[in-house]
Amino acid sequence: MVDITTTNKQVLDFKYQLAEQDEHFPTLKVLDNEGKIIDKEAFKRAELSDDDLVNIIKRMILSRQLDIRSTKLAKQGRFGFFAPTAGQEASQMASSYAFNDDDWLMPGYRDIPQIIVKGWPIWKAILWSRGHVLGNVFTTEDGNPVNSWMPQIIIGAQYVEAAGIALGLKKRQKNAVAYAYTGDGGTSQGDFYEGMNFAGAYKANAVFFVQNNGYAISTPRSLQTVASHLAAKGWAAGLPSLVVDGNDPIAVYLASKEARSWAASGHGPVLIETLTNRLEPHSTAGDDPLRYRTKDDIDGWWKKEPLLRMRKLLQDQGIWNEEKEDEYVTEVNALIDEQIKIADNVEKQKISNFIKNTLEVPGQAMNEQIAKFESEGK
Ligand SMILES: Cc1ncc(C[n+]2csc(CCOP(=O)(O)OP(=O)(O)O)c2C)c(N)n1
Ligand SMILES: [Mg+2]
Repeated sequence: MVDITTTNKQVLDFKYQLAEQDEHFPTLKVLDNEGKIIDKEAFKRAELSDDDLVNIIKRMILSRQLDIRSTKLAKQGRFGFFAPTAGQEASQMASSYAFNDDDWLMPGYRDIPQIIVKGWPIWKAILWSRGHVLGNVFTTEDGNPVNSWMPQIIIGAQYVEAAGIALGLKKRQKNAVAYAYTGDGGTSQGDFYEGMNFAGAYKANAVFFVQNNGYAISTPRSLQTVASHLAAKGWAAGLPSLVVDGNDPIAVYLASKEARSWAASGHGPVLIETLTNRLEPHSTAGDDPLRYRTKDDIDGWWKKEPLLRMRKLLQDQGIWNEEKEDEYVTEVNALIDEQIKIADNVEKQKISNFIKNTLEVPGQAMNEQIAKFESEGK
């Protein structure tokens, strides 16, 4: 009788398999939680000039201020739907900094800041939040196209759309990619796997992000899946897949830049899981996080939020200080004030227009409703 080989033993050793899965995805980290560079080589590899670093922190501050103002405006009933972004500034702003105007952004509902830094005016984002049809026009103030799809509400659907666009870019031999964002909850959707798998099979130009912010509304990451890393789902589709400290802007940027370059040069898609945290309610629609998580947990994550370490890094480099930050915060808030006024002055959407915009060819019942509302001037 012949003994089974070591390999066979491992194949049948389920405990060993689980331990292997746990260990396979070390977290990419360039800064420590205090903003000190812990990997000088990786920092160099990111090739970020002083101007780049300042641009990234400015985008992060813009996002934080938008978050603060949007939350307040929503409470006053002046903003529509808003999904808070505080805590995710590195995952959103440092990642998107690695992409170009020609790249196609496929955002989820929490990814409004990425569209804004691509040139979408804030007043249009406000209209989008209010369900106004002009909020679905993705152009700059000058009318130039902004390569972004509308923020997707259907969890995970943007991965399928990204796969299609990514294949189109590949067929047209464009040096461009589609980059899509979903959340930890999104990875449990069929669309997530289907999009990634299709893009992988055709080696399409896509970069897929999973912002693992710890929660899908009230469902914690631990109940989302027993997989030890969400990035492992990318491996199942044969994609280079990595886990990044999602509160470390430099690590997120480095991973995104290298993923973009890989995907744009025809090698196929990459999946990036950013480990971050949602510091605020799921949305402004009345969610109370204290019903499903503790204050200690939230406070602990506020201490690890990305702006703290980015600010520290830039101060240590002598390129940022409190005065510069105050000045920029004032500038951003003046811009937001102006943009709110523009949004408020846009003609309110009529009910009849809303119905007209629902289908290209309205059905009989819809035509009757349109005629009824129009006759009432609505
Ligand atoms: C297909 C689908 N199912 C359910 C919902 C309801 N829903 C809205 S947000 C959300 C949680 C998503 O969590 P996650 O993907 O982690 O993203 P996050 O909100 O944390 O950014 C759910 C289930 C939806 N919008 N679409
Ligand atoms: Mg989530």
